[in-house]
Amino acid sequence: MQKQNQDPIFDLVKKEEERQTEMIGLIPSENHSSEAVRSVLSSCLSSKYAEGYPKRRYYEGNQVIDEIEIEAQKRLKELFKVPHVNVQPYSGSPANSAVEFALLEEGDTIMGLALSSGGHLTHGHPKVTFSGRYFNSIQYGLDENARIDFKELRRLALEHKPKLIIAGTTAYPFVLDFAKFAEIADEVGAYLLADISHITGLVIAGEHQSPVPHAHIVMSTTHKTFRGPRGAMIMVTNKGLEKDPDLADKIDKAVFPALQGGPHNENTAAIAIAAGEAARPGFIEYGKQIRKNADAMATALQQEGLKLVGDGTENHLILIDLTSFGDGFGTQVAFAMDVAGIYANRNTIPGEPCSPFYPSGIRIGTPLVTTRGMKEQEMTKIAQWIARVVDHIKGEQLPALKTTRRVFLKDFKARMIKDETLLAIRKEVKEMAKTFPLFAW
Ligand code: DSN
Repeated sequence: MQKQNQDPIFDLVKKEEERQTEMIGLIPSENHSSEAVRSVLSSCLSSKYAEGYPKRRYYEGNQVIDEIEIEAQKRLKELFKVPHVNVQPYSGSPANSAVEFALLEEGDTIMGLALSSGGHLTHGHPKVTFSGRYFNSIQYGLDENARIDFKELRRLALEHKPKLIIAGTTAYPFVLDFAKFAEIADEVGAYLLADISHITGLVIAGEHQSPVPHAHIVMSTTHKTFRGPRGAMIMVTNKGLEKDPDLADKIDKAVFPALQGGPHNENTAAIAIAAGEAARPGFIEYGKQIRKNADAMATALQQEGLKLVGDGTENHLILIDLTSFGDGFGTQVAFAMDVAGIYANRNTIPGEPCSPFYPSGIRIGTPLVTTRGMKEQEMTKIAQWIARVVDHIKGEQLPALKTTRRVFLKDFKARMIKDETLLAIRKEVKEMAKTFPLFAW
């Protein structure tokens, strides 16, 4: 048998662990999970096929797997107060595809928030995605305050009569008014799917309105603020069953056998463990600290002179608007921040003047750093580092001529990876980051 230490892959895993420990992660959709969650992911559960659902499997030997899946469902049903949960989706995109497949026929109309306004690819992004190609996708957007434009959403819903409206975001720093979404969905007779992937932890902690009384279906990934393994869950609410008594069955059949094969049992167990952790008082404290940290970070960034979309945040996420430094500046800032030891992602901002590939914003969030035990004072420090990076590279303007951008960026990156100012910041970042474990709760 190959010894672990003989395979260089293990060296790379170690290297990645060091990278995560020595850097500061601000990607709002990422999180570190507990030792308990991670331990079951490499357990014997991954050796077992369990196509089907508890007590209705297509393979023998699933007595224990059944118990695990039933327990995962039970914990989530209690946590969210819903009558039905499916924990088998492999991740968020397959879960949303399953909901769409369960409810719609090819050509039916769906509505979701446009990607450029902070929506997700699976919410009907045209041409390149399953949801945008197989359905008639109508995308809604934001108003002049960067908030969801409910007036326009209602107008579009009345005009196009969608069968499904999706309320969910990946780059939106404000709370979602699920009651307003429901009002419109009910008015036009549409199903309402709430995709709460980003904010699940905040919902559990009472820091965000719950979609459960309003939506028919609630979907979430399990690895973001929920702090579990990579995976997803689809919940059917009481309101959903009232509208359509077959809804739970339709969802289950769409996940398996329509779109997936055997569930990843190790993930099911890890979701159950994460649900157990989320039911403890410490998790509420965690969700509240995510919010406090986001507010502290937003305030500190603004004090440093950086502009934020919507002037701040109401959740875990902040969008820095860098247009005053030149269109597409998010590309340079994200790279330079990474050199300086802080990783985030470049992102479009509402009304993006450049392009999704060379966007003018940076998306940051506080779930990762909060999991490490960092608090408001560390957020201030991180905001100051970000501002120093931005100030240091200002003037590094992306050429207006598209064909010369690649050459510019190649040269920019080559200079930045040995830039003394950025490397000095990296040293400071490392000193602080090392004092915080990856998982402190
Ligand atoms: N990739 C996730 C995010 O970063 O928000 C959404 O799927």
